[in-house]
Amino acid sequence: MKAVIFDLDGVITDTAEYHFLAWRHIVEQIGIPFDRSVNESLKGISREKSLENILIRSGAEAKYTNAEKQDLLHEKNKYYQTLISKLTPEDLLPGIGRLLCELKGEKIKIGLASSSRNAPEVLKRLEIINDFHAIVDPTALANGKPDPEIFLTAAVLLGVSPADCAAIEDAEAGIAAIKSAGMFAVGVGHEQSMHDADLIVRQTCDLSFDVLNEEWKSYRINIVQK
Ligand code: B16
Ligand code: MG
Repeated sequence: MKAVIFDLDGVITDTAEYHFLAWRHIVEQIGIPFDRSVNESLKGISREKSLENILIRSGAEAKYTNAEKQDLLHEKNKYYQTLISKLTPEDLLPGIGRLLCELKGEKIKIGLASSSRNAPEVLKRLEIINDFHAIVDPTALANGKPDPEIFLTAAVLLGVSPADCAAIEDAEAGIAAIKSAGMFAVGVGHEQSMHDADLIVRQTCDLSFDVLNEEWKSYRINIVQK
C-alpha cells in the first residue's frame, strides 16, 4: 500500500449533511419533496447530475429550461457555501486526523478524489489541505463516479500504480469507481450500499493504518493466489 486516496463528503467531514440541507432548501422551494433516501442516491454524484436525477425522479425534468436549471444549481451552491463557511478543524470526522498522521508517519502518499468543486475550500477550513500530495480537479474530468477516472487520475498525480492504492468512500457510486480503477476499496457506512468494498467499517473512527494495512495484506495474498 503506497497511497491512500480519500473521498471528502462523508469520509473526511460530514458535508454530506450540508449537501442534503442545501438540496432540500432549493428543491422544496419549487414544490418537489426531498428526503434523506433521495439524498443517499446523490452521494458522490456531481451537482448537475444530482439536479437532473432529482427532476427526473419527480417527473419535472421537462418543466425547467437550461437557464432555470443553472439558477437552481447556483442557488444550491450559494446555500452550501454559506454552510461550509462555518467549518472548523473540529468538524473532521472522528479518527480522520489520527489516520492522516499515521499515514504521514508511514510515508504513504495521500490523495483526494472528491467530485466536489468546493473540496479545496473545505480542506482549507479543516486545516488539512497541506496533508494532501494530490487533489484531483473534478472539472478536468470527462466522467464522474461511478466511472474510475477520478481515482485513476489521483493515482497518476501521486505517481503510484492503481494496484498499490487503497481508497476510502461512503457512497455506492464511489465504491464502484474504486473497484473499476483496480484499487483496494474501503467503505465507510452501512453494509448494504457497500457490498462491493474489500473492507467495510461502520464509522470513520474504526479506520487506522494498522486496520488498512492488515486487510490490504490479505487482499493482496488473495489476488496473487487467484
Ligand atoms: P459540489 P464527494 C460529492 O462529493 C458529494 O457527495 C455530492 O453530493 C456532490 O453533489 C458532489 O460532491 C459535487 O459537489 O456541488 O460541491 O461541486 O462525495 O465525491 O466528496
Ligand atoms: Mg462521499
